[in-house]
Amino acid sequence: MTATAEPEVGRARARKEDARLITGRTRWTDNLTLPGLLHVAFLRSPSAHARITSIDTTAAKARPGVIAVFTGADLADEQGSLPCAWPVTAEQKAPPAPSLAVDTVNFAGEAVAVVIARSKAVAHDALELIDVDYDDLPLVLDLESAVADGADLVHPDLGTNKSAVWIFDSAEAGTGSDVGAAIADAEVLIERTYRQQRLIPAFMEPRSVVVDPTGEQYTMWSSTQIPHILRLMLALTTDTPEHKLRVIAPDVGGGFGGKLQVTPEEVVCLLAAKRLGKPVKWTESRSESLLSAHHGRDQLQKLTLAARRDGTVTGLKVELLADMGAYLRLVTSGVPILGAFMYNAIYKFPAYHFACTNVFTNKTPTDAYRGAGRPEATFAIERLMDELAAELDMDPLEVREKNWITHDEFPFTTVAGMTYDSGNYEAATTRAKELFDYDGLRAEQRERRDRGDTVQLGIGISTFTEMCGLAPSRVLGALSYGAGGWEHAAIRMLPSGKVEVVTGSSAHGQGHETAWSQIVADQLGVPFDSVEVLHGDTQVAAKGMDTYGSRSLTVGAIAVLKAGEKVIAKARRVAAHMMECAEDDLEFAGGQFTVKGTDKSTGIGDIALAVFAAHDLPEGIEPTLDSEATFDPENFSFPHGTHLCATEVDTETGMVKIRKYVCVDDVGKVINPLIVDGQVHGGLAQGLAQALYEEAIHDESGTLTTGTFVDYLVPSAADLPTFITDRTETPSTTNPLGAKGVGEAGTIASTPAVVNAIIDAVRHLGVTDIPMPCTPMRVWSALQAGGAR
Ligand code: MCN
Repeated sequence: MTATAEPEVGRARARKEDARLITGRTRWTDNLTLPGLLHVAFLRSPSAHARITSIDTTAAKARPGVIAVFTGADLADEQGSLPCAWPVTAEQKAPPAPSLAVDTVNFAGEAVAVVIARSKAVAHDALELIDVDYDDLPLVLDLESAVADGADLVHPDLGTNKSAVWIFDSAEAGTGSDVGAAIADAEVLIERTYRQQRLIPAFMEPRSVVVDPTGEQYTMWSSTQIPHILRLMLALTTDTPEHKLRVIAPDVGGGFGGKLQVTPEEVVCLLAAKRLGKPVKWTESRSESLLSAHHGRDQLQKLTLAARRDGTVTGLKVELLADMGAYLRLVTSGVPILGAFMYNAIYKFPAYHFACTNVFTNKTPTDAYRGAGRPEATFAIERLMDELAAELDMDPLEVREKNWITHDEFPFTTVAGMTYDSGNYEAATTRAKELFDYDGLRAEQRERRDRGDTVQLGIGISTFTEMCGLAPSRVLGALSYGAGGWEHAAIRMLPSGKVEVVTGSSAHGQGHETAWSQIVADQLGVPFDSVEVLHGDTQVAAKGMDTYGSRSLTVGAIAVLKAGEKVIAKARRVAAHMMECAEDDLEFAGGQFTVKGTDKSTGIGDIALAVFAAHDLPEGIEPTLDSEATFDPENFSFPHGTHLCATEVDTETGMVKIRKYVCVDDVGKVINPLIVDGQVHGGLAQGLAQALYEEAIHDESGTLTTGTFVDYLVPSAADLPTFITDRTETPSTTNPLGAKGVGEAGTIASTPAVVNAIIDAVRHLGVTDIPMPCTPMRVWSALQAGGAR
């Protein structure tokens, strides 16, 4: 066994999973074929709200090659109701959520029947032979109208479109003072309403499911983020014994929260395989995905910020309407609540009130999308800080500095009741200003304004923090979430000295195999290439809570570290026995146990072999060098950063160009800088897309009019600027690695930076807001409304 020369942690290693991913030498769910495999296609409702008066499947069933056709009525006894794991209040209202609609459809795209055929083409052809009669019902599409008195109802049985009202008040919670008083006493009030448009996760690999019913065991492959949660939820929903169900998430081509779901299609494929005793496969088309996979965001934010004329913020009131869509999916109702703790961001104002009304509409259900609740909150507060600065004629960075928590005040308990572990907003901002040439660009902005250029320069700021590492089980319990937030890991030292790491975090693009290998290589003193990371199969990694909420490193990798500690502790006992010394006399470094003060040593690989041979083990030692550990942190981690964006806005056309984008993130200790940069870049792309390009639009009949990539504008690399990234490193105090999550940082931070920059470019022309996405048409219209010519 040779020790690694330089530490692995901190090295910019190319990801070990990339070669197979980019050369196609892997197995995506849709690549799977099994003997006798049947193909599944779903018939989806064109109507957004209707009673199903009849479904005639006779012709479809008679089509050669069709094996079966099922409607909601056919599966009514088995399909159960799709789970909502987050009843945010005890009174939360949730309608039954069938996988196949039984008597009413509540959004356009809801599945009403399924065809199982010998080929995919036949299955799709047969869909056209199913005759469904719909009796249209009144539509509920607009959030504000949905909560008005006398509104039509999505689910008349509930008697309301309000699913839940969730309130946090700092005076009541004892975390701060009364926001009403802060508003009454304010010298300045900034009142704004912002719309978080509906987005679609639009992962690269569409969803796909294969189910193989062998005997009484069901194996499901699914392009999912959550094999463990899926297995449990499918077992409960379909009454399938949990131990007879195995879920495998092979390589997954992205999820971004969109595959944190128990989908109707997974349930129906399982039921179809059960009924027919044959393997089945379903893979969606892109337009099917845009229509029926859950959407994200879609909130209306009514905001009141109270401040003094010197720029000190004294309180914030947030009133949200959050669009649930037609049903509550897995964590739909909790998404806005995740934002509730982040509206105060990095600032220490004393009074805060948050009230959120979760509302049903006749649209595709919403649920987690990268950042889930926190991008919305960050957008609101960072936009408000710019508006306050403009109102007071102050520099927006100065207003932020006046209000932020300083580095010597950590740990800091916020007005929302969160205790921030660590941070240094001053350092990140100083570095970002340098890289950006803040003063130089401000000077250029003044010159352009003075000259009356047709292309104006704007500077946008976002000094964000986020709550990530979704974990502490006791906190999740206090928020009524249905599960815990721990993570599990196992380490197996093989007799040859190689190492298998089993992790419950099921990666779908994040590079866990590389990062976990780096951590374990350093800890056990083995070469990076000697570590294999196994995940994403409930029979291999039996326990886990999967990947979302930027939790994998700060929870999942810490479980790995804890398992490694147990391996070392056991190896130490064996080493002491082998070298006939006391355990305390041994030091462990670089994979070697050395008797202190001597050159007598044994490598951990030799110990693994000796344990395997089991010829001479200390009393009570089992012949394996394996261990397991579960980690449940005490707190979240709170990464932060300063993002600065310069935009050039053409005042004649409304065209926006990002001239420069600088971000200095602080994600504590970095395991792999290359992965972290990649995560930031991807996150920035999604945040910029919300600011400039993407929006899911429904017409007045509830039809999604952005149902293809021609209309739903996902930016390509060519649409994005070069990102200048850097980091400061303030270790987290909530885990032994000192690391904080990075998976959502770019998305959370960047949207307000871009929009602030656009407004900053044209504020002097009478523009104070532009709804997202800030398309040329919207920017131009705002300029016209502002009085520009
Ligand atoms: N990392 C690191 N040093 C740090 C922090 C993280 O080296 N200080 C590395 C980790 O080792 C891991 C990666 O960065 O390899 C992301 O870690 P983490 O922040 O813990 O986030 P998760 O692994 O839990 O990933 C979830 C997060 C979320 S919530 C979304 S949404 C998202 C994202 O990750 N979706 C993604 N990144 C994605 N990347 C891809 N390619 N595809 C998606 O669907």
